[in-house]
Amino acid sequence: MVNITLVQGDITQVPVDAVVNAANSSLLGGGGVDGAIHRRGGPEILDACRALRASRYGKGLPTGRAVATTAGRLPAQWVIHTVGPVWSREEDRSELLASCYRESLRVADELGAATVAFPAISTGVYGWPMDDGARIAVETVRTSGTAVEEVRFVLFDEPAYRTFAARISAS
Ligand code: AR6
Repeated sequence: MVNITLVQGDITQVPVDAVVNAANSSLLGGGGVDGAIHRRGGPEILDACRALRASRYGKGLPTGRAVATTAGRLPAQWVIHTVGPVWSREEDRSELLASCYRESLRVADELGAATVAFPAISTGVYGWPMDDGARIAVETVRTSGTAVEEVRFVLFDEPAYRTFAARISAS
């Protein structure tokens, strides 16, 4: 069974096989985790994303899906880009958020990655409440059936870390 670990910090500094990026459909960068990954990883990642836009993902990467590129200068081998849903009060988009974790792990399995770092997808710019985002993240990873050995959630601040820790010990 997959071993789930937690760390507080910056996901661009974590030495793992694959780092998951909370991207947007354009795959061409943004703020938050996405901005940090492109900044630290260097232009190779953006080049690879542009190539994906010019080939398989002409219209962009759909919400809930995942695709891998090089990790450039990050201390990882791959970046797995996934597009979280924007949080909505009117519409339940939980299944799309779960799909981000599931699809990212499916891509990680294809790559043969043993260690994968995830941020709390959609809980920043996209406005998903942290507690619910943590619940979906932990439940989905636990039930994924992935061959990945370790999933490390990298939480940016202490409240996020505590929320994930509470979720893990509650279930
Ligand atoms: N390491 C770990 N976690 C981080 C880092 C970091 N370096 N930076 C932020 N976080 P966000 P989203 C946390 O906004 O909500 C971008 O512009 C942050 O505190 O990165 O999925 C994309 O291009 C929050 O808890 O992603 C998209 O347009 C979590 O990571 C859009 O934002 C996710 O925050 C995606 O929004």
